[in-house]
Amino acid sequence: MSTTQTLPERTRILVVGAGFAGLGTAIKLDEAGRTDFVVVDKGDTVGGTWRDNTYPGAACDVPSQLYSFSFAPNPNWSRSFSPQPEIHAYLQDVAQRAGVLDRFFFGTSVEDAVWDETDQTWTVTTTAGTVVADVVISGSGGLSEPKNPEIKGIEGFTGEIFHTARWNHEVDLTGKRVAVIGTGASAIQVIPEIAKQVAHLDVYQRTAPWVMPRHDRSYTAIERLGFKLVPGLQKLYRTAIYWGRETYVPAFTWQPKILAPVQAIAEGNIKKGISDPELRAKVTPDFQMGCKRILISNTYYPALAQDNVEVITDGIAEITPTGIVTRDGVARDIDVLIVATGFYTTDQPIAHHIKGREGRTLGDVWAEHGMASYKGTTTSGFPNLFQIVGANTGLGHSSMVFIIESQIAYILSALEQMEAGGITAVEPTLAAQEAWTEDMQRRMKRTVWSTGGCASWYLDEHGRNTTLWPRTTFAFRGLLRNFDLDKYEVTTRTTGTTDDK
Ligand code: N01
Repeated sequence: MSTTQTLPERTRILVVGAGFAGLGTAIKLDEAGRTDFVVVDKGDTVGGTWRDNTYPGAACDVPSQLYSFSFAPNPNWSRSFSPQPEIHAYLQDVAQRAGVLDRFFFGTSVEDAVWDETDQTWTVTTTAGTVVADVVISGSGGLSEPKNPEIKGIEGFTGEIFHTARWNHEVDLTGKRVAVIGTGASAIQVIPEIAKQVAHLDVYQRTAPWVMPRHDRSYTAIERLGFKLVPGLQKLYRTAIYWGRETYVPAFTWQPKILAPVQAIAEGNIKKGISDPELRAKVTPDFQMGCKRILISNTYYPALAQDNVEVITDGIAEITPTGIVTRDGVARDIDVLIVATGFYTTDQPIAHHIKGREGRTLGDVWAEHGMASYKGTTTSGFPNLFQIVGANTGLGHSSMVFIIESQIAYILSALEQMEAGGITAVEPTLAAQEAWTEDMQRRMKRTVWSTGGCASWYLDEHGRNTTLWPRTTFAFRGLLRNFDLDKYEVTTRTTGTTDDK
């Protein structure tokens, strides 16, 4: 970790973010023999979302074996679904072993980035100074900027208030009256943990989620020894889980009816965890399973059934200095308010600070047409900007690490081709980007995310799903195997002119 070095004023490649995406990119650049890159991150260690989300109960709902780099298997996973501290420790260990940390500048937030057409470079302003880079690779994450709810009176609440993704560990919840707003993936992990500790917990549910049983277990000593000693064993586990997960894709994308028996299992999960018919009815979703992310937990429903927990579905009218008033006029006082209200997804604040050709920001472009890209990685009007986990790359069924590694390979292929051809700038042609986006939206039409009868963070304000990948992950990998220069406008060093390849 760079503690004494100052951020260079000039670099060939600037990588933003030190989560799975930024760290993976740094390792692959290093393996390619490159020393012409730096990584900046606002935090103080690698880990990204797994550094920032430290709420009680934080864990991965994707199996551990898939939730690691293909080039750095982790024989030390303790469970089939890893808890947050293990994932964070894994990433720190991978970074250490790869020997790349001397290129990382922590405590460095990007404030804006502006494309300079004359110099064919990005000028990036950070909290630690300005860097000029030929290429920017953004790995800042699709779910990294917490979104607080806009509820009347929230600013005037006088108790403790914090977001799950910025947990305040200095607040002791023991014996307190606590409210959680939201019942998404973060909330269902945190609620069972804090319900054990608080005097009383109000859970404000706007939409009930579908929650499946969590088939989690500790790995046995024999399995763990096997992961260390038996070549290929971990790969076998990983491959089996990977292909098992790929079979979910048809159900999400063109046969949502297949999900009916799975929905019956989730209904059974409600019955198992809750005996009160009124509470069961309250927490039973009114939309088709899969429309929102399918959650997994064995402890969520039993926690809601505890005597010290109340599920409130009446809708929040306002927040007062001492509590929450629902639309039926009932006021409930609380000491601590925890907002588990998710993240900026299709309207990320940083997009308004990335200025491409003709001074237009990504935010301006997306406000007009929705989040769009070519292959989830590059954007017309934003030369030499590669976005890992860009538009339509998210997954509801498998591991984002697979997507991230596919994008890293594509970007490295781009760099190779640029350098071999004396190319100073690449950006996708508008035609290529539009064809790609049209294909994404056409495929979205019959998916459960569009037809399942719910509102979700997958959709933008126009109801377009610009966040999820609607095909198999191996299709994604195949499409990004090589950088397809023929779909790009290029500027060459010799001519300085832009050609439509
Ligand atoms: O956020 P969410 P999250 N008033 O947006 C409610 C990943 N993740 O942090 O459904 C009242 O899903 C909102 O209600 P509704 C994963 O991809 C992964 O939980 O919009 N309520 C919802 O209940 C996940 O999908 C893991 O009606 C309001 C909740 O807040 C993504 O992160 C773990 C409200 C927000 O749920 C986001 O999950 C955790 C308001 N004004 C997260 N605004 C893993 O295990 C929002 N809500 C890998």
